[in-house]
Amino acid sequence: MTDGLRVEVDGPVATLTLDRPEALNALTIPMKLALRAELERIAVDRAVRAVILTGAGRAFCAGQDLAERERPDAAPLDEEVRERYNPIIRALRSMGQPVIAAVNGVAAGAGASLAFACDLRIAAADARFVLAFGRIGLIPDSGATWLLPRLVGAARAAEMALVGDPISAEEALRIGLVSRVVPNDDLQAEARTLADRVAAGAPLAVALTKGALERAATIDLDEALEGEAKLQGIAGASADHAEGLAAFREKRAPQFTGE
Ligand code: T3D
Repeated sequence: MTDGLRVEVDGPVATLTLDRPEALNALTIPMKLALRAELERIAVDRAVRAVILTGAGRAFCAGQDLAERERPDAAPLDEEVRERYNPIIRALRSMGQPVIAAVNGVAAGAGASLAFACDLRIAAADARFVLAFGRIGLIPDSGATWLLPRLVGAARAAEMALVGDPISAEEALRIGLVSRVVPNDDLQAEARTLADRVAAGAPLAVALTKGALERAATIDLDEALEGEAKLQGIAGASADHAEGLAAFREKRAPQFTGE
């Protein structure tokens, strides 16, 4: 446990828990630095094949710690966003391992953005998403204006960003913001089961798939088709592809190594 971030690695799964429950895991500078450092460390750790991001207590994350913002030495907002939030979002999007947001309560402001930047989102029944930025005279940041329309479409993203009503877990499921809603008490176990299933995949193919999905948002069909061909050439030359074929032939589970 360091600086409001708990890190647990169990087998191929790393769980990062935002851990300031008394302030609904609102993000302080030490937490942001720790989260970025852990994500960058995990990105080059071949033993970790899936990551869970969650919150301690009754919230996922209430966004920026507003008390910290009122300190006289607080950095200008553009600097704070550029230097401390954006690197976290880039790390989440660029690391090869899929990241699962286990949204265990309210996800507000940059806390919601963190969830949007994950590859998969599952929600506890009492989770809610709040783009709280507007209430304090700010704009959605940490990737929210780019990520949210791609997740739920322009119309719903505009309503969430401009009206700001909380989105319940059920509504989030209906609009495709999360892929599952589970009973509160089952969330962590469900996240772990999902992470184990992701971790059982061939790591290289999983990382290439994540990258292809990321790039698909900004390229045309021809570029996507050519990109898939190139990536399939890489995946097809891997030892894991040979292992997958052998496992199919021998009617056994594959043992992927990432080679
Ligand atoms: O650096 C920058 O500013 C740039 C980046 C900006 C990105 C952002 O994230 S801006 C948006 C910041 N977040 C917010 O504006 C959300 C503020 N919080 C809320 O609106 C509500 O707390 C919630 C809707 C999230 C939850 O409401 P509720 O009723 O369930 O809980 P609560 O009673 O409001 O909060 C419980 C405690 O957590 C309370 O402390 P207390 O009174 O028991 O000592 C509250 O002050 C604290 N808390 C909640 N959110 C924050 C916070 N403390 C500091 N910062 C917070 N963001």
